[in-house]
Amino acid sequence: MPLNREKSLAEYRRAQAVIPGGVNSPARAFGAVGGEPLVIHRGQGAYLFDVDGNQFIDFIGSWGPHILGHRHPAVMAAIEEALKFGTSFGAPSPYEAELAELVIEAVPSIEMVRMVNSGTEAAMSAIRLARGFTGRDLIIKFAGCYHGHVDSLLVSAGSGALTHGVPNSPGVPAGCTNDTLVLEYNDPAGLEEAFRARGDQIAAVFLEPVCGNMGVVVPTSEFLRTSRRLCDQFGALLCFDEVMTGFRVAYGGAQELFGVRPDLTMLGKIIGGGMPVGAYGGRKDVMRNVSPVGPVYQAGTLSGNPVAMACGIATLRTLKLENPYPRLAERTARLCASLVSAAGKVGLPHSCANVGSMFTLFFNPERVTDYSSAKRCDTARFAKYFWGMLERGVYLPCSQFEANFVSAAHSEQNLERTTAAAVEVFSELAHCGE
Ligand code: KE4
Repeated sequence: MPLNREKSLAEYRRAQAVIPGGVNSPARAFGAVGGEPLVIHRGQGAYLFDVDGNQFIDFIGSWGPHILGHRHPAVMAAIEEALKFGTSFGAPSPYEAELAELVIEAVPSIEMVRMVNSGTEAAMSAIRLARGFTGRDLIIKFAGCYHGHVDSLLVSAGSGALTHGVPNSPGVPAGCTNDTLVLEYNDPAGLEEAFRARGDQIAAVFLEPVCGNMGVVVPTSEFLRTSRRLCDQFGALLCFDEVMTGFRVAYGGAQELFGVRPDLTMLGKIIGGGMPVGAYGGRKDVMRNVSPVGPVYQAGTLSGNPVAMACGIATLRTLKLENPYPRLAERTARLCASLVSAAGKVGLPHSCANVGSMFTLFFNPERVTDYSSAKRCDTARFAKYFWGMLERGVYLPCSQFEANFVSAAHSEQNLERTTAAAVEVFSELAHCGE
């Protein structure tokens, strides 16, 4: 039955009058599913509650940070303790080295790390560092991978993959994307061709080692290993964007899971535990080029903010102590299997991908392996699925091209209720031919 959204709608209208689209990030605007977004009052464990008091099982988890669920006691206590001493000093604080040490201990390839305030900042800084370190300008990214709203990465493939990228947002000058090549994800041959043609100009290859921004797309081992081999062969840097996968698919991220070590890693989301934190780190000989030690400039007023650091420290310490990863992976796989079985029973074309506690149910019968196959999903059917689940108290990411996240706070009952809701929605979709 339709949700009571009276207060949500009023609050959203109010926001629309003063904030573009009523949101501080377009991903929240329900653009891909239609209708107005819910205005959320609070989160607790596996749940979100909107301003009308509706309760939802939450599979967004703030787009990844809440692997422990909302308001984990240890995380809340750490924030409250840090607040006793102030919010920001504009000077080094002990919290910063403590979080850096936890990150370095966890992520195999990171020997030194710099904290920033978002994944976007991590990506833009890593690009500048890779170009500064190699003295080269060309960077490679892959269609469907998202690394934040960095000018040089808001780009579509040029006329040919080997020609310069074309901006895909107004306000991005061609000069910002001329040195960006956009290739196909999971296409080692295409990458080989690009290096053969322009290898001595390539500063870095950027990729999501499990893509979460086409929906979940799993890399082939050949793709990852070819990326590593070619970067070594031609003196380019391999940069893993683990903003989403870091501390998500394993405590050491996708690079621990797949055994491929990048030269630089970008982090975000979970390392802030819900507070604004991003980071980039990697080989010491590369990181030593970052100001003030080296010439590559990067700075930030609130980078390494003590309260945000305390939140991230508590989050990582809890993950290290509790090691929820095997249970998260098992539960996520079981949930996916039940969704696949339910969709299959009513003949809905679908496929599903899951790695650790991130998953996507695609309304596309083929396996989604790259941007071309992702674009063949039935997004209209996804929108109906989204709303059907929302009306049954299950809050999914509002786009087919996003990852769902299972948290340590999701109970067996939550997953059973999610499956029961999906069975009803799939039956409706199948029987009204939508
Ligand atoms: P932020 O600047 O949003 O902290 O991080 C950008 C970013 C970088 N790299 C990856 C792999 C990412 O997934 C992201 C951001 N993820 C999106 C959702 N897929 C955040 C949601 C939003 O933009 O509001």
